[in-house]
Amino acid sequence: MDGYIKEIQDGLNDGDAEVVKNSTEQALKMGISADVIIATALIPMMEQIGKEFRNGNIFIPDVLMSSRAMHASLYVLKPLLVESNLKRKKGLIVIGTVAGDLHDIGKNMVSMTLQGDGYEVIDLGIDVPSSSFISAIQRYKPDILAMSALLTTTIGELKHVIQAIVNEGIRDRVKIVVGGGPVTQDYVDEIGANGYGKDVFGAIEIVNQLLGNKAGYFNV
Ligand code: B12
Repeated sequence: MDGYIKEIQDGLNDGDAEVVKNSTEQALKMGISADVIIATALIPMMEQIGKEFRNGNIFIPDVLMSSRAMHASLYVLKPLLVESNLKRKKGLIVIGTVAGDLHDIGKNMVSMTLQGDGYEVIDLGIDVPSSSFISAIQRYKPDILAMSALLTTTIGELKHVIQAIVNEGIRDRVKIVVGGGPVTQDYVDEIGANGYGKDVFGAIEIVNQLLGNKAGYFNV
C-alpha cells in the first residue's frame, strides 16, 4: 500500500499528472480506498508543497504543475466519491470560492466528498462575487451555503458575503459553512457563520450536524 501512496506523493511533488493519475488508478485497483488516498497522499503532500512554496524553495509554476497533478488524481477519484450515494440525496449545497480567490483544490475535494456522502452540490466555481452567492440562494434554495477562502486577503470576503446575505433579508433561509487555511472557529463566530470544517472530514461532520443527520429528504 505504502508504495502506491509514495508514488502518488512523488508524482505530486514532481508535478507529473500522468504518474499521479496512473498511480491513483493502481492504488484503487490494489484496494486502497479513495478516502485513504486523499487523507494519506493528497492532503499531506499539498501541505508539504505549501511549505516549500512559503520557504521559497519552489515557485508558482511548480505549484501550478502540482495542482494540475492533484486534479488528475481527483479526476480518477471523483466517480467513486460521488457514485456511492446517488439515490439518497440528503440535502442541497451551493459551494464556491470567494471573490479574488482562485484556489479551488480544497473546495473541489470538499464538493466531491459531500457528493459522496449523499448531498447534491452546485459548484459556482472560483472568484465568486457576493451577488452570485445571493442569486444562487434565491434560485436554488439550498440547505447550506459553503464558501472557501485560502488567502488572508480574501477571508474578509466571507464576512462581506454574509453581510450581503443579511442585508438581502435571506440570512434565515440558509445555513452557512466556511473553510480554507486562514479560517478559525473564532473567525467563524465573529462573522456569524454556522460552522466551519478544517478539512473534508470536518466539512462532512459540520454539514451533517447542521442538517440534523437527516437521510434522504431532498430531491429523491
Ligand atoms: C495550490 C496553491 C496555489 C495555486 C492554486 C491552484 C488551484 N487550482 O487551486 C496557485 C498557483 C494558482 C496559487 C496562487 C496563489 N497563491 Co496559493 N497556494 C497553493 C497551495 C500550495 C496549496 C493549496 C491547496 O490546494 N491545498 C490543498 C487543499 C486540499 O487544502 P485546502 O485548500 O486548505 O483545503 C482544505 C481545507 O482548507 C478545507 N476547506 C477548503 N475550502 C473549504 C470550504 C468549506 C466550506 C469547508 C467546510 C472546508 C474547506 O478542506 C480542504 C480539504 O481538506 C497553498 C499552500 C497550502 N499549504 O495551503 C498556497 C497558498 C494558499 N497560496 C498563497 C499565496 C500567497 C498565493 C498567491 C497570492 C501567490 C502570488 N504571489 O501570486 C496566489 C493568489 C492567487 C489568487 N488570487 O487566488 C499562500 C496564502 C498565504 C495567506 N495566508 O494569505 C499559501 C498558504 C502559500 C504560502 N504558504 O504562502 N496558489
